[in-house]
This record gives sequence, structure tokens and C-alpha cells, in this order.
Amino acid sequence: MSRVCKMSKNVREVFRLDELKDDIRRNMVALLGNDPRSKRKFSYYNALAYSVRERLVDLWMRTQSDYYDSMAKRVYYLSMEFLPGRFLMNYLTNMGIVDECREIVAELGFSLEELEEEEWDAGLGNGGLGRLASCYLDSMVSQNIPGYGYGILYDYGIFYQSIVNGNQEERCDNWRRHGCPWEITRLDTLYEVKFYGRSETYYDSDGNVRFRWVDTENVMAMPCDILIPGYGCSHVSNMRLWTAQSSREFNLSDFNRGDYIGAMHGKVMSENITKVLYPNDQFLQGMELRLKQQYFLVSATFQDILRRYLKQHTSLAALPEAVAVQLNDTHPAIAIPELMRLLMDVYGMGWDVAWDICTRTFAYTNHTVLPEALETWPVDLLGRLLPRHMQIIYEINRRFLEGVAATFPGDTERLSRMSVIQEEGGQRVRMANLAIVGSHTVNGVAALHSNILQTGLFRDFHEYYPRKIRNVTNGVTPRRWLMQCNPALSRLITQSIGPEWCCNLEKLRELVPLAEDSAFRDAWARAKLENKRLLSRYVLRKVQMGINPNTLFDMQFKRMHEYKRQLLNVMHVISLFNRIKDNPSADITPRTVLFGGKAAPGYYQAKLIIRLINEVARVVNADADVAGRLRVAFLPNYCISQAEKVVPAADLSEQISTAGMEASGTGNMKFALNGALTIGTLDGANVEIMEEVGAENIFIFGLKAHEVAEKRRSGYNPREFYENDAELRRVMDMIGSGFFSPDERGLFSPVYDSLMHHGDYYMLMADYRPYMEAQAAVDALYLDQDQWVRKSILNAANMGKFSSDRSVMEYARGIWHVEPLGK
Ligand code: GL7
Repeated sequence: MSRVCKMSKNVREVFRLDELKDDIRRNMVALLGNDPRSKRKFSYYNALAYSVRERLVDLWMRTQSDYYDSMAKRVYYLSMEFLPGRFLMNYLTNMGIVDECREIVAELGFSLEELEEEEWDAGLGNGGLGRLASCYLDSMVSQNIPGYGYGILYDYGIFYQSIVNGNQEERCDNWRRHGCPWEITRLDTLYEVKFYGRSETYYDSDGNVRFRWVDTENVMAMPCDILIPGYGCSHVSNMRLWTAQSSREFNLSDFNRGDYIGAMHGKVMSENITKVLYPNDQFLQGMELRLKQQYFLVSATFQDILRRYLKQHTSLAALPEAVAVQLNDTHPAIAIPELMRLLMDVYGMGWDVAWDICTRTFAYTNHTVLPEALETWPVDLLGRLLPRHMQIIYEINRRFLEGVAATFPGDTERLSRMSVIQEEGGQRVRMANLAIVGSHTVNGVAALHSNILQTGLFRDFHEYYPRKIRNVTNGVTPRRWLMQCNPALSRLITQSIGPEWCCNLEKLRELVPLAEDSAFRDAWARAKLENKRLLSRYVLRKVQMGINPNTLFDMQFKRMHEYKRQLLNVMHVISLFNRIKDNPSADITPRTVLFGGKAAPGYYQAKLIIRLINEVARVVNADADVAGRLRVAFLPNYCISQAEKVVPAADLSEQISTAGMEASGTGNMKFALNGALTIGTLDGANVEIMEEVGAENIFIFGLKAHEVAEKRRSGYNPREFYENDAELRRVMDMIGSGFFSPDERGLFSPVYDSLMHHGDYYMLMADYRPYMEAQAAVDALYLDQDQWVRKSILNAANMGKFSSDRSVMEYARGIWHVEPLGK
């Protein structure tokens, strides 16, 4: 921590800032072939990026040799998704050279912000799960925990969303079409990844029966590194993202037969593996290509892990002392049979020794309890693509069930629930069960969620392995999510309590007494207003709509999902509209309600809710009675760089999922850290946010997780709420009757029907009135700006727990058993 401050004193020297301008010019010519006299922003952004990156390569190599020299245990964070967003400002922030760089760029005739806007987001993830992985890399390297992220370099990241006539349309996100200055491609490192073929037995020289995987189709994996600078840059790590290349011998026979196109077809097909990120958030599509992607990541990564390990060790017996592998959800869980295969078939170990190594190496994080997200793969699909792994999975399961049967004799129901193989409806491999059996530790991502794992989803496993399932509450990096995205507030905080908060977020508590200081409150309010002005300009540019920064900014930005209940928010908006229409002179708190989020392209209901938001916005924003008091907008293409503009400008953060369904949430943390007040249910990490900020500083409403479960058991009748609540009835009838879709009256019937006729699974009807009451409390408090700002300060001040530095330290000490280097 003090290292950081020491570092920034001689930052000019360390990063040779006096030479930066010349380097930018040099890179314009040497790397980009551009005339430095041209004023193309895109070229200058690239030249700047290269000039920044080259300043880190030395530090990165030094970090890597530190790891080697100290024989440090390394953490491998395996994830199908990373969501880093833009790199430029993050590098500058973590290097501590934002202001210096701004000056240099100004001398070249640009503003830093305009060059920043030239960068396309790296959107290699869907949402929270991928962004969490990126926050954890930042926290690992900033705290000197030796670790790497391993993932896939998709050519197409999460799709680009545009809104056309109120509907979501998807465009492909060809994010590297103009190159990416941050990636360092290792053209000379290639690993072979095998698919298909069959498993055969043979006798080794000692006469033992052994297995080998033969007649495979091979694809090559090429690594591409992106540097991850820690805050203060005493350490620099990387994520290593794999890209698929056709293997050279691929279909040589086709070439020989003169079938050039046939041979090329194979090449193109094999390179398809890393083409595109599956755009589903918490929904398993079950395509073969997806399983291929998963195994591709795992196989390449383990070849790399073992190569690095074997440089320093002669035997694999000590692998768990040198390597910790964290599985980010079950997506990379095929790593468990893969490591077994490598240890047994390639390195000749026996089952028991290999299994012991395996289970001491892996840990698994569960990120959702939604049944549609839980991965299962048909045995015939997995067995065809990875025949040897299928054999190993059967054997893992056989031995595991033997143990369970010994502990719970005669309990066959339990055996079939816990089995890695699901029998009913065609055999399938349950990846979560496999991940639990093959890991030493399993964790949920917020206290409530972990508790639901222990008592609900993984109850049988918790009874069998009573210490295996634990909690590590998620966190977000304060570097990107306060320091970088909110310079106005960061400056104020640093002026008031010093700079240490960004590496020790608990320090924010020192702001608590300042909440009583009216001059500080004014300064706090000014920072918020400045951010709201900036956002207003952005909204004007993006959707050609003026919004008033002096109104309450009410925000819901996250993936579109029924359980996240954007619809409940819309129902509140419609209710406010009706109240204004009924009484145009009513004294109401002026609000701007903003939405953003992508729907999975095949998720009909979520897309319809986007349409509804846009149609409600059209009606509300055009109404003269409403003008100045209520405005609604949907901002297209929610992504990390948009979040960086939205989060600092929020007054109110909507975290209103059906209790028990949002594993943690991390947007909730980002908003509160930036001084938004939360309106939310007792779900995910909201529960812990309430504990930290105090129940009086948050608007909690609605059913609790156990009440939702209880209602589902005992029978829930949404109609009852409709019948007993005239205001709700009117809202529902407007949606159902086509009030918002006069040209297509039935357009929103599916929305109406899901609540009225299909059981209202997410219990919006039950939570409507409590939500309306909580919103009324919001309105009342906002009129008392002094109290509102006080609570805003207290929210930020009490968010120390939700730093990803804390989360990563809990993983390091409690799960990975690694210590920060140099301590
Ligand atoms: C998620 C959860 O839905 C979210 O609540 C959690 O904060 C996040 C990180 O742990 O993981 N699970 C999941 O599959 N996605 C999430 O965002 C996509």
C-alpha cells in the first residue's frame, strides 16, 4: 500500500514520461505507418497504447522472474469469460500517470478522453461472471498474488446491441477488426488440442494395462497475452487467451488428392472454435461447439501449466503445492478428468495418486442456482468428442458413489441425486456434481447464496462433505470502479482522507464523520451533479434525448432477465405516469428512469420487455402533463465503458431481483460505492450491503428468499394481488390491452400472461405494493437533499468490504493457500 505511494513519486522516471511524446510519434511511424502530422485520433490512440504497453513489458518480465526465483505457488483462474472493457485508462490509472499523460496528449493536440473513446471494449464475457474475473485479476496482481487468468480470445465478443423501432437488434462485435494494441501474440508457441477419436488399451513395458487416446482430430492453440498491471505497477501479470489455429497436417490427404477446397474447409472449421462467445447469460444452450470451446481452453491451459511447472520440478507429485486452479463456474470443469488423463495416461501415475493430486489442485466457484444455467452434457455427445474423458468420468463417479453408499447405506434416492451421471431423460453428465467431487473447496459468491447452496441446491453434498462448501462474497476493484470511472468523487475523497483508500477500501470509513459536515456534503453533491451532467451529454449524443441532471437519476443496468425484474421497475414507471395523469398538479419528485442491458438473442420474453420499456418511454416522454417530472430512456449497448459513465451518475440503484435468485450481483456494489442509494430486495450481496451501510440507509422491500420458497411450496396466487390492488390492476390492464402498443394491441399480451396466467414465477405481483411503498420513501427522502446526500456519503463510506482485494485475499488465504509475494 505504501509501495504505491512511493512509486508514484518517481513515476516520471520509472515510466520515462519525458520520452513518451517522442515514443508516440515514433510508434505512429514505425508500427502504424502513419504520418505523425495527420490528426487521426484512432492512430494516435494506437500509438499511445503501444507506447504505454512497452513501458510495462520490462516490469512484467521482472514479475515473472520473481515468481520463478521464489518458486511461488501460482493461481490459475480458468474462465470462459473475461470482461475487461477498455484497457487504456486502466493502464494509466494503475501506472499512476493519468494526469501526466493528459498533459502530453494535449501537447499533441488531443484530449485524453477523446483518444479513450477510440478504443473498442474487449467484451469477452456476458456480464457479472466475466467482469468478476477481470476484477479478480486486477486485485491479484495489485496485491502480489502470483496468478494468471486463462481464457479464450473470441474473435466476436458479446454482440453489439442496437435498438430499432424499440426492439433489440444484434450486430456482431468484431472488436479486433482494426487490431488490438494490447495483445502480445505468441506466434511461436503452439499446443495441440485433441478431439474425437477413441480410447484404446495397451500394455506398457511393465505389463500394466494403460490407456491412450488415438485417431483424434487435432487443432492447435496459440496464446495471446494481455498484460495486467497491478496498481502502482510493482507487479505486472497477464491473462493468456487462446486462439484456435488449424493444425498443419490437417487433412493433408485431401491436399494430396487435389481437394484443395476440402482441405481448406477443415482448416476453417477448426479455427471456428474461438470465433464467437455464446451470448447466453445463465442459460445452457448445449451446443457441441460450446463443449469444444471449454475443452480447448482446458487442454491448452493445462499443457501450459504443466510446462511451466516442470521447468522447476521433476515430479508432478508436488503439483498442489505449486499450483492452485480456480474453476470460474462449471464451464471449465472438464479440467478435472483432463488432469486425471494427463497424470495417468501421459505421466504414468496410478488412479489414487492422480486423484489425490487432482482434488488438492482444484477449487470451484458456483455463480448461479438457476436450473436452466446448470450445465449437463449428453453422455453420447461428451463421449464422442472426448471418449477418454467419458471413461474417466464414469470411473470418478463409480468410486464416488461407492463412498456415498458406504456412508448412507440403502439410500438409493440419494445416490441418484448425487451421481455425476443423470439417468432420467437420457444419460447426461452433471458438470456441477463433477466439479464438487473433483475440488477441495466449493464456494458461493455471497453469504445468502452460499447458504442456499448448502441447504438447497447442493444439500446432499454438504451433508457428505460438511466442510467443502463455503462462502466468498464477491467484490469489485476500486481502481476501475471508483478511481478511474469517477475522477470527481475520487479527487474529493483523496483530498479528505488521503490516497490509501484505493488499496485499502476500508479506509473509506473515515468519510463517516464527514457526512455531518455541510461543506463536505456540498462538495459531494457537486461531484455527483458533475457526473450527472456528463451522463446527460452522453445520453443526448446516444439517443438524442435531453435529460435533466437536477432530477433523481434512477438506474437499472444489467442483463435483461425475468428474475432481475426490469418489468417491476416498468410497472412503477407506469404507476407514476398514471398518478401524474390523474392529478397533473401533484407534487412529485422529478425522476429520470434509465435502463440498459442486453437480452440473450433467443430470449423472447426478455426482448419483449426491452420493447415494453421503449414503448412506455415513448408514451411517457411525449406527454405534456408529465414533462419535467418523469422521463424514461433505454440506453443501447450496455457494456463496461458505458457502465463507467452510468455508475458515477446514479442517485438510485435498482437491485430488485426475486429473493434467492441473484447469486450476488456486483453492479449493486459499484453503484453504492459511487454514492447511489440502493432500492432492493434481500437477495445476493444486497443482504450484506444492508448490513454494512445500515438498514436506515438503504430501501429494502419485498419477499425474503425463504418466503419466496415457502410461497412456491404452498401455492401462490398472483390474481389475488390483481384483484385487491386497483393501482396494480390498472397497470396490468394497460400492458395487456395495448395501451402502449396502439398499432399492435396484443403485442404485450405475453408479458401480461406471464404474470396473470402463467403463475408469475418471479412474484412481481406480490412485490409490487411493497416496491411502490419503498419508491415512495425514495421520493420523500430525495426532497430532503441534505439527508439524501448524507446517506449517499454513508453508502460509499461503508463499502470497504466489497473491494475485490478483500475477496481475493479470502481466496488466497482460505482456498488457494498462497501468500502475497515479498511478505
Ligand atoms: C452471475 C450471477 O448471476 C451474479 O449474481 C454474480 O454476481 C456473478 C458473479 O459471481 O455471477 N452468475 C452467472 O452465471 N452470471 C452472473 O453474472 C452470468
